[in-house]
Amino acid sequence: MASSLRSLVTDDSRYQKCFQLFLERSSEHQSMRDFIHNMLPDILGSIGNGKSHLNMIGVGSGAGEIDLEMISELRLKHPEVTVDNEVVEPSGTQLQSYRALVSQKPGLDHVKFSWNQMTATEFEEHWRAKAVTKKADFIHMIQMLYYVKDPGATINFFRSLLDNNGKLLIVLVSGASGWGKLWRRYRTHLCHTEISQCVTAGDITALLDRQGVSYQSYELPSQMEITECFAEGDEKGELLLDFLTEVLDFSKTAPPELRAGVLELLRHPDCSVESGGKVVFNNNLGVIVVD
Ligand code: CQA
Repeated sequence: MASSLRSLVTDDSRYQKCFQLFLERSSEHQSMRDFIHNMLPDILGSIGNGKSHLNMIGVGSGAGEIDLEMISELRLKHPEVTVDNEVVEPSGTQLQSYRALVSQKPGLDHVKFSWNQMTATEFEEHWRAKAVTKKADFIHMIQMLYYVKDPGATINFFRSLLDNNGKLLIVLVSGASGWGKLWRRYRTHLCHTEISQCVTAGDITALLDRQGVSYQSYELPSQMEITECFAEGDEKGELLLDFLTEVLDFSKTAPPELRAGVLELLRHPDCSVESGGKVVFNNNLGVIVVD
């Protein structure tokens, strides 16, 4: 059963407001930065096999902040290489921010950026139509597999682009996170399966296990402060609730029992820790590295 509520994804300007507030209230980007600086260097060290040129693909790169940090670590591991970076991102606004960031940041002369304003599925169609034979050394898809029709098929396509030593990095919310708990209970009420999937890192590792594909996985601690969700009528609380449920104007449009049930689950110990008057939602991330 698909949700009869309207998906937040259908209103990009509201989505961006929710997303900016989410970034302020959560440690999502910091958790990714910690991973990039502590764990990623070893992963990047194992790619390339001594080549002087590396191909990279960022799928759903957003405004590029995280991509550029990965490129810096790549440079530290492989100081002499040049990099071809294909950026795949459907939002023109995000791509513009990414381009602006690149033009402001020194030390990127060794990187050639190719801008693909399109979805992952469109990129796949283009790649197949052009019969490109270029192979990739490093591909990342961070918090984006929710937005493809068939996450398994998308992973298989991008795996097929990997060179021998290549690595595919996937980041999704962890199955043990508050998101995983929320979706287990309310998937049918909240999920707009024609737009987005309630998929966790645990779902993907189960799928890779069934296919016999080998991978390494990591759990990254991350939190999101959601206290304002429980102050009735609080504007920021409503933005956070919309983001959590991915429903546009959740408080105003959800049936009262659903709203009450979701609010109760959000502050339940399965999803959150309450202390000092603050409610902190478990936003743990799952990272999967496929080789
Ligand atoms: C649209 C859809 C999704 C977006 C977006 C625009 C998005 C970020 C920015 N703009 Cl139309 N998605 C996103 C970003 C971070 C993130 C998640 C999604 O962590 C995953 N959510 C779980 C579904 C929240 C943790």
